[in-house]
Amino acid sequence: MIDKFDKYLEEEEHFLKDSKKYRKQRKLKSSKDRSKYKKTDIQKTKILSSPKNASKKHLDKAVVLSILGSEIIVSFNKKEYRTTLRGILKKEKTKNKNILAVGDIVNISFKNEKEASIESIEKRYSILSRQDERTKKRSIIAVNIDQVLITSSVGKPHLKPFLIDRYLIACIKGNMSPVIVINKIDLLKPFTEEEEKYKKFLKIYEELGYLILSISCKTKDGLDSLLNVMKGKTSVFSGQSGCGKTTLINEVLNTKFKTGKLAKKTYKGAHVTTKSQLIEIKKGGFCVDTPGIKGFGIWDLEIEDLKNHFFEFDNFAKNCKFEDCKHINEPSCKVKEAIEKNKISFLRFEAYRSLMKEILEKKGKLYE
Ligand SMILES: Nc1nc2c(ncn2[C@@H]2O[C@H](COP(=O)(O)OP(=O)(O)O)[C@@H](O)[C@H]2O)c(=O)[nH]1
Ligand SMILES: [Mg+2]
Ligand SMILES: [Zn+2]
Repeated sequence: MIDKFDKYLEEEEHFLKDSKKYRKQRKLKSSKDRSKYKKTDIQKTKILSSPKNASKKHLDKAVVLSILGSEIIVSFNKKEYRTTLRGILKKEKTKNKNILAVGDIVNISFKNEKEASIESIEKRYSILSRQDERTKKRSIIAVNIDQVLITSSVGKPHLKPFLIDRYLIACIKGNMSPVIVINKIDLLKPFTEEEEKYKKFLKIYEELGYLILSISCKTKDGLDSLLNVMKGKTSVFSGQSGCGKTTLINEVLNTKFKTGKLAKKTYKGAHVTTKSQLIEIKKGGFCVDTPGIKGFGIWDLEIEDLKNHFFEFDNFAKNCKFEDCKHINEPSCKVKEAIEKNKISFLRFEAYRSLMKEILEKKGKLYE
């Protein structure tokens, strides 16, 4: 699994503009050892991009709790402070839309008792990102996260397996474990099409080895298992607007964050959660609530990412006539044969095909 992260780590190294090759390799090796990056060890992480004159100032390590426009709230010594980003950091040109994200460990210098300035940002051990639709840049949702609670619902809004696939790919790329959370199972009526779809989804994805939690905030079903999964870890709730992310957090952590009403016809959420924020779990760990999204564009999606994600194709793909078979319309394609014989799920293949189409179209290559 770790090899899959190599490309990602290289990109990160590039982002951090580490020019010396031997240092790069050494760091690459040590980055693979995730055990030393446990949240509790966060104070021990090294400063990677400290500004030249920063050494003269006294710096304290803080964690970014929330960002709304230019207002950045950090936590230091269990207290919250309003901070601003040092000018030089704002000017840094990267492929990223945002310089800072919730979960970032930052080095701050205090201006007075209430205000501080962010001088530098620590290296991140994981990044959840997506592609910003308008700018095509990488939008960083949250960092230093252990697991993504990919949240979806049944009924209102309907289950969207393709969206879940997109998140699963973002998890591999960003070095986080996925947990699939399906909320609102109280809305599942027996013998309906929706129930069929849900059962089919469970079967396919559980067989592939994913952890899936079926939950209802209404009947409280499955909330205990969710808390167990979250304890001692840093998790981010991410998924469609209106599927109940904030309600889940309120139920599990006994908090009172604002939740939304669904639009009557479309069942779409009202985007009540306007900013991402890091919340401390009393029993240990942290979680991040995020604003809802409509779609999820995977940042820097490559064919290699599809190979990693649709790993159950491998056994068949190795016998395809062409080594670089994309399993779309090539002759003697063993993957397509496997689908016809029901050895690969059609749902997974459809998800694969739509993502492959996206990649090829982006590269300006014709599809089919
Ligand atoms: N029936 C049902 N409704 C739920 C459940 N969980 C949340 N909701 C409702 O779904 C709506 C959207 O919830 P919210 O937490 O704001 O969704 P978010 O946008 O993902 O944060 C609210 O009206 C909630 O009351 C559930 O388990 N069952
Ligand atoms: Mg919300
Ligand atoms: Zn093939």
